[in-house]
Amino acid sequence: MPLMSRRVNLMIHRRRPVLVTVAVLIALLVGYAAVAVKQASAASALLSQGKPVTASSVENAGTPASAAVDGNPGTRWSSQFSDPQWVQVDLGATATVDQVVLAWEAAYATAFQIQVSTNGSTWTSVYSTTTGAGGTQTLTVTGSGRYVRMYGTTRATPYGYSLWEFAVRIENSTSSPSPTPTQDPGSFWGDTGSIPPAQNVLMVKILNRTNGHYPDSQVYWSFNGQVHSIAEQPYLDMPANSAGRMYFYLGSPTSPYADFIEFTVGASVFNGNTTRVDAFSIKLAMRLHAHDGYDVSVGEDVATFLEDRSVTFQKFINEVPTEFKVLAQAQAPYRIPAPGNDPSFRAGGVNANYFTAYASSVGVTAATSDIFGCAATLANNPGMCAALNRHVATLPQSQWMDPNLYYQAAPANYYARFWHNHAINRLAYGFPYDDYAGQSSFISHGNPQYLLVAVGW
Ligand SMILES: [Ca+2]
Repeated sequence: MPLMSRRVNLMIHRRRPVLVTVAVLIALLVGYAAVAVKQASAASALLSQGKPVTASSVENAGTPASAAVDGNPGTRWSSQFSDPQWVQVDLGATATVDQVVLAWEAAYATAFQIQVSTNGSTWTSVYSTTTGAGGTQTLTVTGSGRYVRMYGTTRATPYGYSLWEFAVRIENSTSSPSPTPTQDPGSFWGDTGSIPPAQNVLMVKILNRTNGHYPDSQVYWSFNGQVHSIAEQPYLDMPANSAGRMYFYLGSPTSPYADFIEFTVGASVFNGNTTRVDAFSIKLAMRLHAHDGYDVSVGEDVATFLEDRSVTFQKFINEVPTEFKVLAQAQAPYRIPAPGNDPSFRAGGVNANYFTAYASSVGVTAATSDIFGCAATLANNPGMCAALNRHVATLPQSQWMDPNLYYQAAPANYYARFWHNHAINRLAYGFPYDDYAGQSSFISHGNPQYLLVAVGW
């Protein structure tokens, strides 16, 4: 889930020109409860969740390797009943690993190692024990690798090895998985050499990329009670804060053109994302630069920024099936709401049963709006909620991680597909569990230097 879409900040919401319905509030609260474990440790970055995972064996189809990294404390990986056995996660790029958390089921390991590898074949042990006692083990390690595995050599029971969760984290890193570095051929991000150094954690700079629609004096940002136009103050020296949002407004601070990013900032780490979970209102992109050279951008792509707002709305209408076209019409020109927020997909609406038969075919009973919103029974099931939204739910679970298979047929969340298709590196938060399989616009890095936020039209 995105950092904050599940949390309700009433002070900020009162100022938003957007009505938050009781149903949405309930959905947010339910979602918040479901991810409290992740939120509690947001100051560190969780590298492993939803990443490709393999194991030496599984006990049965109900205990796949992916269950060890799905973020769901109610699902687990379990091996066959022999030694040795292993489960390994592919972080996608070489990372400095600080912490490994093992949430053992009753079938735990008494002797095991945590190993890292840059190639998946040559392993270096960063932790070793022969007296493991099960439960939840939080291990501080020092190592670097793209692959991290638990290599079990002695079982505590006659059964196999079983983990509810296998989490690989980084605290204050000098390197972490590096998505495609920022490409800036057209100087979209402007001059970065003049950004002043931060006294706090990192310097945030707001960029007016409205193509002349609004002067700097009418592009506003707000954070923690401060409201300024770019003309007044283009910078914010960001302090550490948990569960923050920065809002942006075009025209005036009470404008219906209003949108936000969300983040958690630790003493020396930035975690944050753009989000389309609730709606689209203003084109947004952000670029995080760290002292070690890490430089990654997320959000709407440059082509989307360069086109007129009316073009983007028309593209949406052209690129989605009939049921979804209303989203770019009902609240135009201000917003394109997520489908779960539109009356047509809610109880009593003409498309209230859009997902019903498909969900039933995989044993899920949930309202269509709860599938779009990963709420109710899906609040604790990130993998299934993502699979339904992406239309891969009827495929073997091993294929749920393959983005090439997503959105190939209806029913699916075509609203989310649109934002992926027009996002930098095709990464977006189109629904709450879009972070499953690493598809979201979440970025995280230690020792951050600056964050650029482009506000568009
Ligand atoms: Ca699990």
